[in-house]
Amino acid sequence: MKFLLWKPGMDEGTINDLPHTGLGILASELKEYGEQIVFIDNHFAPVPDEDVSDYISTLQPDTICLSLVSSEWLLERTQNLINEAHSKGIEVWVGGPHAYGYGDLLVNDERITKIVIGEIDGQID
Ligand code: B12
Repeated sequence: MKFLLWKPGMDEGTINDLPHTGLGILASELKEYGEQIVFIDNHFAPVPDEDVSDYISTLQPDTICLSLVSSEWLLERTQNLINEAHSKGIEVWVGGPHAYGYGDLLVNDERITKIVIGEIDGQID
């Protein structure tokens, strides 16, 4: 299966040298199972909404994994990507702080396939 891991990023002023830690861990866990991974980390370099519009058509993922702070959930590019994935039957998994804080709301969102609350380490099975 091909997994697209995407961290949208929302604050252009945030600087760090590391990839997004949560999705980095998710990537290493999925690799253990031989899954194919594309990790687009816009955490420290958010891109305009229109740049995201070809992620699905170009990369053709089976599943999209999002790690979101709540302000990233509200971004137009995040909602557009989820809408497009849903319309094409692509699974959407959401984790990170927004899932942790607002899982009770996300559970009513038919576009979301899995809401992961807590650590993914050792939990893929
Ligand atoms: C380190 C950190 C940062 C670092 C990130 C560095 C990096 N390279 O990763 C920096 C300083 C850059 C940062 C920035 C910001 N942060 Co910050 N940050 C944290 C902090 C302290 C720890 C996060 C972390 O790395 N945890 C360790 C990793 C391994 O855990 P994790 O991310 O939760 O991921 C695990 C699971 O959640 C799960 N998982 C996560 N995502 C997914 C996705 C899927 C699909 C699956 C299956 C599983 C999964 O698996 C992972 C591995 O087990 C948290 C507070 C906290 N205690 O969590 C705040 C926190 C996440 N940050 C927060 C905020 C608001 C921000 C900023 C928006 C602040 C700002 N205005 O700049 C920015 C956003 C950055 C951006 N450019 O858009 C809030 C989010 C609140 C909310 N409701 O959304 C938090 C919760 C702090 C708080 N209490 O307010 N942050």
